Amino acid sequence: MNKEEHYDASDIQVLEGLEAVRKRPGMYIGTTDVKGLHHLVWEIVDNAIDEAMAGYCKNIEIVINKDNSITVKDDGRGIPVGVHPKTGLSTVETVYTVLHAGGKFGGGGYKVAGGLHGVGASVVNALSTRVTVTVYKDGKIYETKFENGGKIVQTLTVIGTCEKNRSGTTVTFKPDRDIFDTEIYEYETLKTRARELAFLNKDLRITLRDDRDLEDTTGDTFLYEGGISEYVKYLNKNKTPIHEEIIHLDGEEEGIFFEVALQYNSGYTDNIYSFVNNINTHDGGTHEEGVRRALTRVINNYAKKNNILKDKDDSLTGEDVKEGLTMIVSCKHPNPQFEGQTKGRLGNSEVRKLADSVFAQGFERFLMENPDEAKIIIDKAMTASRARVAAKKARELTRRKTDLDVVNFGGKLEDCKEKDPSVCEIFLVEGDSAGGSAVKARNSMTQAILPLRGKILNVEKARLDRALSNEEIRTIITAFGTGIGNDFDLSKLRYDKIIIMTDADVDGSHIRVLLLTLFYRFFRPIVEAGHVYAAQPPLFCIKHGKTIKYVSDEVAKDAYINTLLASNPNIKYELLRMKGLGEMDAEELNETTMDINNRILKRITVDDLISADEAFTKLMGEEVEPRRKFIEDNALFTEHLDV
Ligand code: 28F
Repeated sequence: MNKEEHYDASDIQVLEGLEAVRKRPGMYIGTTDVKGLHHLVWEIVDNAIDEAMAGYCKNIEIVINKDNSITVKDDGRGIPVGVHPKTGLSTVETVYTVLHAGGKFGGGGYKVAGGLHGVGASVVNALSTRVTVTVYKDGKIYETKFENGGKIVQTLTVIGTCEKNRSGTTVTFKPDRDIFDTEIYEYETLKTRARELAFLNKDLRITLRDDRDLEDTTGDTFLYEGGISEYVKYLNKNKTPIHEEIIHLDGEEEGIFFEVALQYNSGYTDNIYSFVNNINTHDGGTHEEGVRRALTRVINNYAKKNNILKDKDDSLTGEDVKEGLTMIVSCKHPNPQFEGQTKGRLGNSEVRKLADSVFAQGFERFLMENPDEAKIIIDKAMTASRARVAAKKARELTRRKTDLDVVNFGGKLEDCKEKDPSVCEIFLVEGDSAGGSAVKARNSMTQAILPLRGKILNVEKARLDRALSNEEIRTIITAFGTGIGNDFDLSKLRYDKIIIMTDADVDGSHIRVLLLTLFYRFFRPIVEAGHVYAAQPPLFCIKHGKTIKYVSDEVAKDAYINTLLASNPNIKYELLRMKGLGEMDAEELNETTMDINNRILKRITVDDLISADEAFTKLMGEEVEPRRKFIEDNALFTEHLDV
C-alpha cells in the first residue's frame, strides 16, 4: 500500500534526521566496515536486552538469514502500538523513524531495572534497505515496514492474531550495501558477543542461528543462571583455580547496580574484564579502580592481621594481588560518563566508592570465613611480590648499557650497522643453520639477525623473574632495547620491524607460538604499534624459461599456474616444493624471504597473540584433550598478508 507522496512537517523532520545518519554513518555507528555492520545487530539486540533488564523478556533469538538480513526476536511486552503524543505516529513507527526516539524521547528518567530502550532503532532503519517490525500484543500481530533508509512503506497494520498471552517484538533488517563495505556477517563474531551478553544478563536465554549454512543450522544457545560467576568459570576453564568457590559480590545504591565475580588460578597473568550497561570498558574506569583498590587494601590488612605479612615486609602492590586473577566487574548505571579516546573508560566518580565498599565488605567476609583459601591467595600474592623484587634486579641485567653489550652477551646477535631504528629490522631466526644463512643473506646495513636455539622458555606459565632467568629471552630484551615490565619504553625500540622467521613445519609453528606468547605476555605494546611480523617463506617455486616465481601457498600457486596456462596453453613450467628455511642457501633465502622488494610479511596483530596465547594454553596446558585438538587443527598455519 503506497503512502501518497505528500510529506508534512514532521515527515520532513523525520527524513532529515535519518538522512543525517546516512550522510555521516560513522557519527552514529563508528565505522561502516565489518565492525559497523555487526554494530547494527547490537543496536537492535540492546533494545531487547533492555526489555529483559526491565524483567519482561526471557528469550532473545538472533538469526542470520539466507539473504544476509538479520532477524532479532524477543518475548518482551512488544513495543507500544498506540499513537505517540508527539509525532501522531504509533510509538513503534516513532521509535524507528525519529532519531533518539528511544527511552529518552520524552520518556521519563532512567530506571536501571526498568532498562532504557536504546536510541539505535532509527539508526539501523536509516542504514538499511528494508526493515520489518512485528509486534505481538493483546492477541494481535501488528506490522510496519520501512525501505531505503527508513521511509515508511507500510504503516502499522494488524496483520493477524496470536495467542492472547503472547507478546514480543520481532525485527528484520537488511543493511544497505551502498553504505557498508561488506554484507557478510561473521557467525563467530555474533556468537562471542551473544555469549558475553548472556553471561552479563543472567537467566536470559540468547539463541543464535545461521540460516545461510544449510548443513549446520543447529546454532548456539547461551543461558547462564550463574551470570558473571559462570563467565569467570568459562575464562578459567583451561586454567587451574587455586580455590574452589567463585566469589560473587553485588550491591545497589541510588539506582546504580554493581556486581563482581572472581577466582584466582595458578597462572601469573590476570584476566580482568569490566562492563557498564553490558558495554565492555576496555580501559577500565572507576568501577574497576574501586575494586582493585579494595582488593589490595583488604589483602594487606588480612595479611598483616594474621601475621603473614611482617611489618618489615613491603606492602603488597596492586600488581602482586592481581597475579592469576580472573575477574568480571559489571555495573548498571542510569547515566554513565564514558571517557578516553575510544570512550572505553567509566568516569563516574561515585562508582569508585560503591565498588570499593561492596567489594571490601564481601571479600573481607570471604577471607574470614575461608581461612584456608585466604592463606593460598595471600601466599600467592607474597610470592608474586618476591618475584617482582627479583625481576627488578634481573631487569638490570637486560639494560643495554652500550651497543657492544649485546654482541658480547652470548655473542648471538649479529646487529646491523645502521643505528636509525626507523630503517632497521631484526630477524628472529629458528636454529643456528638458518641463522647462519640469514647472516650471509642479509643486508648488513639494515638487517640484524638473532638466531634462537631450540625452544625458548614457555613464558605462559612463567613469571617475569623466571622468564628473565632464560638467556635467550634476556638477549631478545637487550636486543630490542625497550626494557621490560615496569621499565618498558617503546620509544627505545631499536628496530622498526621485528620479523619472526620460522619454518612452516610443526616445529617452526611451535617456536612461533612460543615467541608470540612472549610478545603477548611482555611486549604487547610493540605488537599494538605494528612492529612485529612473521616472514612467509614461499612454499612453492615455479620455473618457466628464465623466470623463477616464488609463491607463498597452494592458492597463490594455483592462481599463478592458471595465469601462465591462460597466457600460453602449452607453456612448459617446472613446479618445485620449497625446502625449509634451514635448507635454503643464502641467495634463495634473501631472494624469497628477506629482500624487501619481493618478500612477503604477515603483520602480527594482538588478535594473533590472543589466539596464540589460547593455543599456547591448549598446547602447554594440563588438559590433554585441548592440546591434541589444537595440534590437529593447527598443523598448518593460517593465511598471510602481502606487506
Ligand atoms: C527485537 C528487538 O526492540 N524490544 C523492545 C520494548 C518494549 C517497550 C518499549 C521496546 C518508547 C518511549 C517507551 C513496552 N511496554 N526488540 C525490541 N521492547 N520499547 S523495544 O517501549 C519504548 C517506548 O518509551 C515497552 C511498556 N513499556 C515499554
